[in-house]
Amino acid sequence: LEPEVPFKKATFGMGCFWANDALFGGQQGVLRTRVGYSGGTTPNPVYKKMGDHTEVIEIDYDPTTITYKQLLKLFWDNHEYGLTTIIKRQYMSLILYHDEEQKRIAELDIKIEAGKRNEKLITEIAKAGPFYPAEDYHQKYRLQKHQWIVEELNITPDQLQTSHVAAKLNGYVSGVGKHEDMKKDMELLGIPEKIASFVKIQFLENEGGAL
Ligand code: MHO
Repeated sequence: LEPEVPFKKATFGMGCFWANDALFGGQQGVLRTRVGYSGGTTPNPVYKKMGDHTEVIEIDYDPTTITYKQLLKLFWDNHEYGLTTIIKRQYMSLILYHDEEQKRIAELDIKIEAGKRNEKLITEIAKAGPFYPAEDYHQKYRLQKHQWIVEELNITPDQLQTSHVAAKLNGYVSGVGKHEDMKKDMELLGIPEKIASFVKIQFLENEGGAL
């Protein structure tokens, strides 16, 4: 059930990574997600000591289903602390590009976005360097609120960072994505009935709410 299709990576900082994990996980074309620390120079960052790193989400996406430009739209529209006020590096607005094409698209898109908003944006655009995965308890944080699901599906700590199913469920329990897609995925991914009906209720409860 883990899709083995060619994928690209995208990395963004846009506030506390718990929310972004759910936001991107629920999107069609997003294959897997993981949260961690990146963008800085401090060796071996951890949550309590991340130094000059930023909380980021690392996304594996299928570019034939969702484009980098579409990911950027979600990026601009979902900042916890906005795009104009400078805040601590932990939560800064950050695009870490993985290739020249992403760089070009991001550098163009920030101009378009700044024009639309008629404001100067604080977002930094830089080349992706080492990514340090965050501690297990930060991965799929919304899903881990329902430990019984993690247990019944035998999702291991590693799989919290690598599993397509975990990414989807983490998004859907948070009410992210389209209701139709959620229902289809429950079937497609073979989610047991008890879990699927629970996820559907959570989806409806949280749909449109804050992440
Ligand atoms: N305000 C959040 C931040 C967590 S996030 C991983 C809290 O409850 O600690 O930065």
